[in-house]
Amino acid sequence: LALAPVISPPATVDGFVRQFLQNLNFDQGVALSDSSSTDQYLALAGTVRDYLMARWLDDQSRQRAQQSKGVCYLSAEYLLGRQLDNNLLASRLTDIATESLAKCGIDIDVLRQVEVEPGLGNGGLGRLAACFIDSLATMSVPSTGYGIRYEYGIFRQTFIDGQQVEQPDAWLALGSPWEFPHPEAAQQISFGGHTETYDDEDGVTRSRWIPAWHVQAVPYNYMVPGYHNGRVNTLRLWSAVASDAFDLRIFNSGDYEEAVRAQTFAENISKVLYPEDSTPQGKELRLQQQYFFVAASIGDFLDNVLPEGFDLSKLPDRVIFQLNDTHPVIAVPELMRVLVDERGIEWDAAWAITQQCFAYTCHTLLPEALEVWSVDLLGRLLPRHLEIIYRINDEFLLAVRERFGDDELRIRAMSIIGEHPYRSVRMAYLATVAGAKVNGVAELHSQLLREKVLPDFDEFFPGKFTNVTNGVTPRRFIRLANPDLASLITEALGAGWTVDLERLRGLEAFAADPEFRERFAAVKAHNKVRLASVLRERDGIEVGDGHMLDVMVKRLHEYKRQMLKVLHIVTQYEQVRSGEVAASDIIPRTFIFGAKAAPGYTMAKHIIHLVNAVGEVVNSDPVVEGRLKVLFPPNYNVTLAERVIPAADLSEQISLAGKEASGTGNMKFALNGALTIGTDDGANVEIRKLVGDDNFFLFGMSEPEVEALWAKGYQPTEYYQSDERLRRAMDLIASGAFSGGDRSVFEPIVSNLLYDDRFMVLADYSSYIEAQARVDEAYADQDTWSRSAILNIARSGFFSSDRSIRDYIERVWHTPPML
Ligand code: 26Y
Repeated sequence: LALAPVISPPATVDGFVRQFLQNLNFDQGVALSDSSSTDQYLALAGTVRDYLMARWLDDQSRQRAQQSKGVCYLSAEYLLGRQLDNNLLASRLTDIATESLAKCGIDIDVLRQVEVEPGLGNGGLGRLAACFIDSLATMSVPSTGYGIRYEYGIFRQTFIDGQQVEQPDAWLALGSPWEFPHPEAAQQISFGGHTETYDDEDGVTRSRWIPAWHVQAVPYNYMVPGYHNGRVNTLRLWSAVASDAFDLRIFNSGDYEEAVRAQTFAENISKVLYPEDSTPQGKELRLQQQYFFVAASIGDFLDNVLPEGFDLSKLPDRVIFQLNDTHPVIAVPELMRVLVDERGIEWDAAWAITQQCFAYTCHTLLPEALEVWSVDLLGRLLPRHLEIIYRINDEFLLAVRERFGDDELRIRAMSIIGEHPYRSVRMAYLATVAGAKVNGVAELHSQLLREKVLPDFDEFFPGKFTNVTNGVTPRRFIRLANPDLASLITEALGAGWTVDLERLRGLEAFAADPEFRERFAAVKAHNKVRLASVLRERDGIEVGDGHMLDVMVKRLHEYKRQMLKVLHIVTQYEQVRSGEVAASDIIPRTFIFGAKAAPGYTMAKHIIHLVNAVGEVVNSDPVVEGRLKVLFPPNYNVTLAERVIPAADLSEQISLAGKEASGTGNMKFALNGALTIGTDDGANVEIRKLVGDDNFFLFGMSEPEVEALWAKGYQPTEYYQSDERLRRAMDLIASGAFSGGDRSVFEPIVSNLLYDDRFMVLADYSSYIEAQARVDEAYADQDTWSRSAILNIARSGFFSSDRSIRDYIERVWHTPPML
């Protein structure tokens, strides 16, 4: 009986209908005639799950049996997007499900809209993790994603009077059909307390941790189906629950309020995703989250994946823990603690194991984005881990001295412990010292990481640094998001491209075919219609008819330079208003923004306000009617991205050179046939090299030019004074033209640009405006534009996340495929 196979429902319309009705009746507890759309959606999700179950269970036992090396991807964020369509696509059930529901009198499109996307991430880093687990499953790599099941994901953004207001994201409210809780597999996670020394049986003095409080980490499993390969991997997200013992003791003492308080305290750990990206705040709860999920993940791997009695000196043959930025880096001292304190392994042997079991991906270059934890806080929350970090650092610095001599400046620069402005642990340094490999996320970024951020480490650890350029999954971002383009490609090239994206090269030949170009243009036009109807329904806003769609969607950050885009819009508007340019000479454009600002990031919030204010004035001014529109749909998320990107003509990738580590939106746009206007930054560099200069609008300073201008002394006012168009645009904003005459509203933006301008918006302005003129000129010839767009698609196959994963396997993980 133990060997009884799990029976999948038959993959036929009859089989599907039966399974669906069974779920509706027996799991949801409603009759079809009484069921709500939510009931139907939940039953549909349950049905899809049922079809995936046999493969999932099979893969779990296979991975256990194979006992080969696997990847544990440790990430504090997974920005998954909706699950239903992806899981239908992966399991070839889309048509069957559509037909089956129709038989039940249900429009599947209505049910699609019911799903609330799990927004368990902030932006690029979280979405990258989601693309990677899709590719890992599709490429049959034995792997598990580990993270946190936040009860509230990234906030829902609304605008009130043009200003961002955050609403809680209660994504679990209507039920969560894709997850499987396993309370019986909970891990106990400890915090606080102190350490003490003791003599073990051999008379060796050792240290041990006497923690003060504990929390239960309950795993929730999610299926991660590979595309058409029958694989189903696991994403395991941890949820915090008050530990019973702790709770009961207080409860029995009669102090009910205290018991509830303790419970709330514990459960706060997985309550909410921090909506900050790029600038970390030293919040204790964030460190609790980080330790909580990595300690649970390591415990889970050692207890449940490894066989009993496993020889831990062989651990590197069984696992590589990939650290998605510094957020999970506390895993390093945790593994050391488990090996040394709990499993009795000698320090040196444990360190040798640990150094082979981790690899670290860095996602930034901004110095202020590199995480540090104050020694004070770390010592209070994780005293044993702090001791371990100190010992790692002592031994590391000893080795540095041996190699470089007593160069105190260098020693101080390389120390994992920083002293200013307060004593703190530099998590990126810890990750670099511990990691077998360290990678950046695009060529330029990896080069700058080695040369500018960690040069001493590169010298000390030859061969440790490498590059893996990011990628995106073609399943979600072409097949699901752009079904018409997908059909056109399949018709031209056959079906294999979805898992072998370099095949898109075959489209180069079609770019020369006028009929194909026309069909491509028709697909683009249709995608614009689809987007228009989404924006109308969702937000009551109208895309300009026949307009070029010029799109900038990404988190709001000064380095990404949404302000440059605003200045371009204001310049065009001002030129018409002042009579310098006739409205009829303007190529009609709709500018679309999508961006969330971190709630505490004041300047970013001012910029959101300004975009909305400019939109309000421009959209209601008859002078530019039918020519310029500015739209800012609130709450940009994965679901909206899937509609916006396929409709875009122009992709805005305009960060200051040297600041955007990679970008991944840039890849999604190119793969959907938008042309990029961009700086030589992040993966833009690689996109431009591949698609060719004729099919990319390059502007702005290069990274060395940026450096040179800083060195010489950057004076933004000089640009303001010498460029009349810029001056007029800035003056219009400063005059209160977009704030009902109130000059104070946008004054912080204006004076920041004039007197500080850390990201050199004014320095790149004229180059940007000229590049936009080239865009207008090119767009006037629609047929040539389509040709360029098709060449963008044809030459962007490199940006599949399947290729990224292949690079990780070859350069970092060295894992075999699953049998
Ligand atoms: C520590 C905490 C405040 C924090 C939280 C989230 C710090 C950083 C982040 C997220 C960073 C992020 O999303 N980085 C982006 O990663 C993408 C994937 O590699 C890159 O494409 C993108 O350039 C980079 O900004």
